Amino acid sequence: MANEGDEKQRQLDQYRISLENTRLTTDQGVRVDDTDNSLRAGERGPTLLEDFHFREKIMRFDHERIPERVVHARGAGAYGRFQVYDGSLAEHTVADFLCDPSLVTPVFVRFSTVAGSRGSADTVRDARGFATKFYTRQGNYDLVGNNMPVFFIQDAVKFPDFVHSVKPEPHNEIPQAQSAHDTLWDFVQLQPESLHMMMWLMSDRAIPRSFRMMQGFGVHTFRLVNAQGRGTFVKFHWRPTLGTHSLVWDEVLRIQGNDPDFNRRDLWEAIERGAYPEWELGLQLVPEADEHKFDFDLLDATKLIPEEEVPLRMVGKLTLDRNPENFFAETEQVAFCTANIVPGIDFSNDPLLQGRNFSYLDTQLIRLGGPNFPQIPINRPVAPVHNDQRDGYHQHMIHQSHTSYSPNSISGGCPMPAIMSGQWDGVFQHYQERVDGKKIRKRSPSFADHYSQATLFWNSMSSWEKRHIVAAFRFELGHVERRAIKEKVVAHLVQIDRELAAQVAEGLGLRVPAASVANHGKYSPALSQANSPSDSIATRKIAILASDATEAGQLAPVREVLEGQGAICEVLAPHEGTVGTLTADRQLTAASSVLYDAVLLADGGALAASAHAVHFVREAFKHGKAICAVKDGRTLLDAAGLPSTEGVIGSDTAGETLAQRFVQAIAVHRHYGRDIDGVVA
Ligand code: HDD
Repeated sequence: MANEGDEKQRQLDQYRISLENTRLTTDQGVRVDDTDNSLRAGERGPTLLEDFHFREKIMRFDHERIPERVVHARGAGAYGRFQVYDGSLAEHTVADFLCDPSLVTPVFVRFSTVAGSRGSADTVRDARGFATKFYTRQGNYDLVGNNMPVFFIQDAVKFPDFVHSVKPEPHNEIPQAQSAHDTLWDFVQLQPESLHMMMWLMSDRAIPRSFRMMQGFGVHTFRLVNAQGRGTFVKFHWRPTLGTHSLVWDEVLRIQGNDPDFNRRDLWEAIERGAYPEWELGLQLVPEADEHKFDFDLLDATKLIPEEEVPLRMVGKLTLDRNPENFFAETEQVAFCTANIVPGIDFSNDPLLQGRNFSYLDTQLIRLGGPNFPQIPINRPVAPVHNDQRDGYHQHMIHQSHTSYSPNSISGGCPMPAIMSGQWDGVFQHYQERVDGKKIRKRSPSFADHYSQATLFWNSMSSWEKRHIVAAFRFELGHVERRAIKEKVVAHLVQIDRELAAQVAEGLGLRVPAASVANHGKYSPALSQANSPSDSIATRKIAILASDATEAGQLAPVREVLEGQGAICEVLAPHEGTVGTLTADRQLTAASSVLYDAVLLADGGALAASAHAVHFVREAFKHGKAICAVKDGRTLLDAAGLPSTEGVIGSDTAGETLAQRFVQAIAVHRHYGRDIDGVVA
């Protein structure tokens, strides 16, 4: 099996430095005597300028930071591989990583939030970046997508406006990593093209349980191009094999304090454990002849193609199987660009995509300090690189050629373009699209409908998803100070759906204006997370609440079933070390229920008197989590005063063991029908 992954690995290995058994040196390789005391004139005297080790060490420290990304500053990355399934796509594309099932293409994926700075919390309401660099034999291909299939704006020229509006406000730099503030909603009310994406942003998609449990989308319509030069429009989708699952809002707010690294830690730990995250690549293919068959424009990035109209064809699998060794060198220095495409893939005229093609290259120049950033190990292609581009900051290559121009005779015309060599195999050739038009600053009327797909999204939601969307609008607009902005947003919502607008308006104490558009009633089941697979408990984290009174024997049958199905159990007890016949992983008071997916109560009474334990269980209940009590654990359940309802398991039933019932309750993910203290999960 051809494995380009080995090639990328070998390439990266050349740059890895182990410090094991080494001696301290300066950057010039001179061995250092002492790095704790600067050179001074006498023990109590001034420091001497000639202390080159001191100056170098401080100079390097002073220059450690590079500018963070303007957007998507906070992220986490991992290496992996992509392999296309049997059933070649050669009919549609010459991209060999999409055609040859024997090829294992190495990848690096970086997930991110959009609005926050590098140090912000992971679990904020935001879109998530899902950027994949494929190191293909034909060059690097970057699919720079998000976990939502549409975008806020239609034209890249609006990107600075949108980003400025969502970022902290300019006068006081508040709030960090939040969309709940005046400037964003002011932008939204004036740019109704953002409404469809705002529906996604107010939905649970914006608070994923895990990067491993979220979908990814290329967003734009791209083009596949085959050997005959025929184009086919394509939308790219990533589908997680673990299903698409989210946190609940109240939980999100608490995780931010308990573990601001929640999502990146989850990714890291899963890979370390060998539970490799996987996504299937799905394509929606549209023949060029069908370009105008839809009631929206394929070039409009605020629209999706409903899967019921163009089904997804699952074509391959992405697996992430290795963590980076150095965050800065790999995850921070990786540079994506939508213009990094390979033969067989091409752009469409989507004005958002066209603008991105400029922005990504441009931003790396300032972020990574010059034009040689493609030579940084994480960015290097496995495909050979030969050209006459030269010099610039941090040039790593020592080009031996006597020429750096083309054509030349001195170097035999090399490196030679295909037009001169006549060797066209594997050469990138732009899709020959006929273009004809006047130079105008104008959008096509086919981009004008900003409500229909927002309505489609709303209509496709289950009742609990709708509840969460309404609550999100109320929360966000509740943080907006200017009443006129709230009123304008509600006036837009009424065009999406009257009931949605009415429920949001009620929370804000506003009147609902009359709608000029009636709900079209169409829906797309594929858009609802309620229809996502919920049949596995693999990698779910289960808190086992135990004490010295807990008997391991009582617990074992349930724990074995959970761990046998890939769940991760952690024992929480009043103290670390040995508790009864168990080993505690963590002190209960140092843990929080929001960091777990389910709770197993295994204590015979001592914990029932602990306010922390009772709060732990009640909070897990409030967040819709499965709770199971083995034998005496029931006392804690009773102390928490929880009703006997879905997902709360205290005994076997006819035909089903406690463990089986608990597994099913965890696999459901969350029991959204519960209501505690008046707050529905
Ligand atoms: Fe962007 C980063 C995704 C529109 C300009 N973008 C960035 C990243 C992702 C996206 C995932 C982080 C990549 C990484 O991990 O390093 N961006 C999107 C999607 C968009 C989109 C899915 C719409 C469909 N972006 C967009 C527009 C522009 C930019 C319209 C500018 C005109 N994006 C950038 C950027 C960033 C970036 C400023 C910041 C850091 C970087 O590129 O490398 O150039």
